[in-house]
Amino acid sequence: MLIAGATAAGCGKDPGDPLAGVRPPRLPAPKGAAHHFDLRPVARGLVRPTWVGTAPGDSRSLWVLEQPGRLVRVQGRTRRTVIDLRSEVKVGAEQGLLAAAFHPDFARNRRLVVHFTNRRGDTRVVELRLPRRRGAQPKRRLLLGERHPEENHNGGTVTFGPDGRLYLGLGDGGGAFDPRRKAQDPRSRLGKILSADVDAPGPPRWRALVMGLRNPWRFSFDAGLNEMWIGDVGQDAAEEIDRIQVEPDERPKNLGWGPFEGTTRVRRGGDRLHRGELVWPVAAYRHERGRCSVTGGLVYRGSRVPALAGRYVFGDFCSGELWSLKPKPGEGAEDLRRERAKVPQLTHIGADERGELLMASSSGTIYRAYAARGR
Ligand SMILES: [Ca+2]
Repeated sequence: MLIAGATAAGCGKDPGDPLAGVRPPRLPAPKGAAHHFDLRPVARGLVRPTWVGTAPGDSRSLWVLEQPGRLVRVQGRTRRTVIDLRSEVKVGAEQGLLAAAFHPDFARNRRLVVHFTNRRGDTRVVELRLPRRRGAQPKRRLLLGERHPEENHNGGTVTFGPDGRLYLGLGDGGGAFDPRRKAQDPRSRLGKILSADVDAPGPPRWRALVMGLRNPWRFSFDAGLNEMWIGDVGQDAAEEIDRIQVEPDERPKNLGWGPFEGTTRVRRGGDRLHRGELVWPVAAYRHERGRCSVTGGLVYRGSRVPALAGRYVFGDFCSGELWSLKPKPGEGAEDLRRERAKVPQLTHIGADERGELLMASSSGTIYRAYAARGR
């Protein structure tokens, strides 16, 4: 559900609030639980994994990020540390080595990008070119360095889009209720999803695709529809899922934080929405039954779990619950269902080279999804 013209005045309860008349849509309520898939552990004993994926040209391995700073290649029972950044990474609840992205041409150029918190607590996005010779150091290039005021809301995902650009999610800088008002500040990189062409010569030129974010820990592309799905972690009221058309040449779309958390108006003095199409979440849930922090997932385009075809899968870090929903044609979502499977301390939902689901738990385990038995 999209609302153009974010500053529409109206007849809300507070006549002094210019956003009082902005009417959010009704979001889908969860239907009965579903049993679309089961999970099986495929690797255990990793150190606080934050991310799992497969590298182009390497279908035999899983590549796992450990929050303290290592990239580990897992092949059966064999583990190999490919990159060790532990001496320069600061680890905290939300700090550490947070996400990685393989260059689409990784099989030839050996380039990948990592996003981490450095020892000063600031954001670093670095490109590494893996050496052919074992033991040699990777070549590195700084793609983005951003001062980060607090320990929380560092964002996370870094990934290449279907257009070959690199995309990065940054949180609002931390603290409660975006005290520095960064998410609505177009001059700040905080509270944004940014993109840059990292194949162009010279330093990357970052620009915002989305603004008004609190902490986009995970987002992903549904490449065929040129859409992005975002899990924006909430404050007290709502964990939300957002769905946007990727239109990098348009003005950044505005997801509403801090004036809105989910569809709830957050009352603060003097805040306003910057211009840009206001996009409401397509789904949201509250902090009840141990739920605390959304882990955005992806639209399933694999084949192993036919019942999930075309559904968006996401979960909650604290409760470990997983949900799936069906994108409505064009915009919005329906058929929101809690899944039977759970992943405690869910940090990441990714896919292998065939689009099959991989999930990471900070407890140390990596899972794969399989079609539910008995269906
Ligand atoms: Ca929002």
